[in-house]
Amino acid sequence: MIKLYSYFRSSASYRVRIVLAMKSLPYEYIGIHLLKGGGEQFSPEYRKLNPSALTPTLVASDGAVITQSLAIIDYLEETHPNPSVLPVAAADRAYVRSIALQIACEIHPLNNLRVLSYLKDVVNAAEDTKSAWYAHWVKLGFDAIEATLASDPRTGTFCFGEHPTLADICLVPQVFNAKRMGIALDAYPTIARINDAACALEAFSKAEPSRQPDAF
Ligand SMILES: N[C@@H](CCC(=O)N[C@@H](CS)C(=O)NCC(=O)O)C(=O)O
Repeated sequence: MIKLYSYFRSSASYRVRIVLAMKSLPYEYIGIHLLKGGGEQFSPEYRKLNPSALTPTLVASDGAVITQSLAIIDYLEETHPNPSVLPVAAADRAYVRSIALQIACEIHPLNNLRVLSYLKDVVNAAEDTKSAWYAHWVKLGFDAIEATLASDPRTGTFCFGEHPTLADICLVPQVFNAKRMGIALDAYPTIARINDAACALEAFSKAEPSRQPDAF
């Protein structure tokens, strides 16, 4: 049985949970609390699996340990290709990946817990400076994604056409996170519409933070 080391609010873990649900793959959920006791991600046992001390980590049924959400999703896609999280044509696959990477590389790493903790503990940034930092990187990223989605003919019910793809799988957790941090989506009507459509799907709903075993 697949094991997923996850934190309910971790947006990178949320991506993987969506894919596991889309592909109907059963798995054991192991909660890694990112705050309790200074953070369970730093425990020696967890670091043996994931030396970066980040969630998620997936242990495949054959024991293979895989870190990094997008590498895990690639692995799940290659081992369980149906339903696919990518379109068929190479150019379309690249387009979907480019939206996913705008979130996973340009927004998420700058707003990760350890970056925000560094701002607070080392840079001595005040709470409102930290919030402004968070909002700044979300705004830059969402402005670009909204402009793309609002004008590209490939946009449909979802980021690409009528089926959810890797782009939606990255977008929904980032929107969840942004809303939790008090960012309004008024300037992002296309993102908000696609987010609502994706969240209405069973696989996205099952993966939602409040439905995880470690949610409080
Ligand atoms: N690029 C990594 C990011 C993983 C990541 O940053 N995970 C966050 C939660 S979303 C984490 O574990 N943060 C713990 C920390 O910052 O100490 C991935 O996609 O898996």
